[in-house]
Amino acid sequence: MQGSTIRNVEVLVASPGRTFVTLRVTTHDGVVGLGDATLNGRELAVAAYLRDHVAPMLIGSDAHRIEDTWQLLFRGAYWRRGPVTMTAIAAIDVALWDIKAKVAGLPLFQLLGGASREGCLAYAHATGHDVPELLDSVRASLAEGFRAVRVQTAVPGLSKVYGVPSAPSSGPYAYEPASRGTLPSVEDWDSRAYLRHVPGVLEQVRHELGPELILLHDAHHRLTPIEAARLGRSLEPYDLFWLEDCTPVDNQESLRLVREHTTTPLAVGEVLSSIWDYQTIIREQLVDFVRSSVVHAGGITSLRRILDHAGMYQIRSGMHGATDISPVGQAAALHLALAIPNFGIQEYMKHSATSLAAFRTSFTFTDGYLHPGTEPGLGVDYLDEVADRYPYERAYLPVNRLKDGTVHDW
Ligand code: KDG
Ligand code: MG
Repeated sequence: MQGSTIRNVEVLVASPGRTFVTLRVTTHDGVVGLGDATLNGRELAVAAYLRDHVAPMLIGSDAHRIEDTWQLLFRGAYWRRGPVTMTAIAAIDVALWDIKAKVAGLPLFQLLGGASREGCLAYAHATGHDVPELLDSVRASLAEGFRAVRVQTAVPGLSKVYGVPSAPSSGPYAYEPASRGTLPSVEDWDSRAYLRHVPGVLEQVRHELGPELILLHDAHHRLTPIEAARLGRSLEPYDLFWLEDCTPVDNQESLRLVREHTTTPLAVGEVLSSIWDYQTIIREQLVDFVRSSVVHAGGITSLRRILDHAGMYQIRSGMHGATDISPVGQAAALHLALAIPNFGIQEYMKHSATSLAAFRTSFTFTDGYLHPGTEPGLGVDYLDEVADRYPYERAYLPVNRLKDGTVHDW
């Protein structure tokens, strides 16, 4: 299969609307595969990893040997795991799957076992400084066809909270946490103020919008396990689809304590990058949803393995789909989501028009459901002529400090 050997590996860094790192692999036959290598706020580390260390190893190798390449990059690096390494491996993995599916003339989901459903239930982001603004934001998502909505709210006394734009939002997608500039922005945090405020907001949203609506909430890693347990318990009457990242997930065992106290379903994992990071969580069934994206957890090859393992314990997928997952990463998620048996829900934070001008996508959103489309491969093209007009601009995720100046989890 001389024609399928890898001729070129390019790392494309551009900021059309926001920064994306895109990997492009080209075979001798001219087949092009794309992978998303975007690690929000640390983009250039992955770009250098790919360009300086990975690309030279791949020139001349067989693009069809996806598993072997994955093992080579994971085991062969000696230094394993971690978001930079796993994002780099993911980009290669997805690009090779894109190539394989294009050579087969099939949409990628067909190579993953074919469709297990007609479409993938998606959830939108709704946000508000107060309850009326939040309700308007939820209603705007419903008007677009969403059946599931994540609700985030400002907290009295805090100047800026994750998931809520600093200025009144101009729509459900106005919020983007990474800010351009030479330094990260600093936000403030107070867990007691948050815990006092959030249950009342959820109560009003549920009361106003009725029992059918699928509601989610992201606590974004800020609470201690016992605070998280208290929040989960206090939200039980409002029937959340999930409470996300209720406590930092570095200590997998801390979720035991949360689980003992609440029946609110839990989701974790957008910051996790390997199956080992899930070992205790999955085996002890400490969560209900796996949040890893294809992009940050080593690609389709390894996320599928994590999700198969999760499926043994009735844990389902809820892949991360914020705007720092590029259209390439979103498409990869949708092909996997359509095929796996234990799909749960898919996050869908829409990209800006500028971003979508640089990536031609073919996935669709209809009546609340996403579908990856039926074009061969991932169904995404990268338009250099557009992306090249937006050179890289540094952007950071914010940091959090408590009132006394202590750095807190963001
Ligand atoms: O890069 C970080 C964001 O993707 C993250 O903060 C978004 O928590 C997030 C979510 O649930 O989408
Ligand atoms: Mg999150």
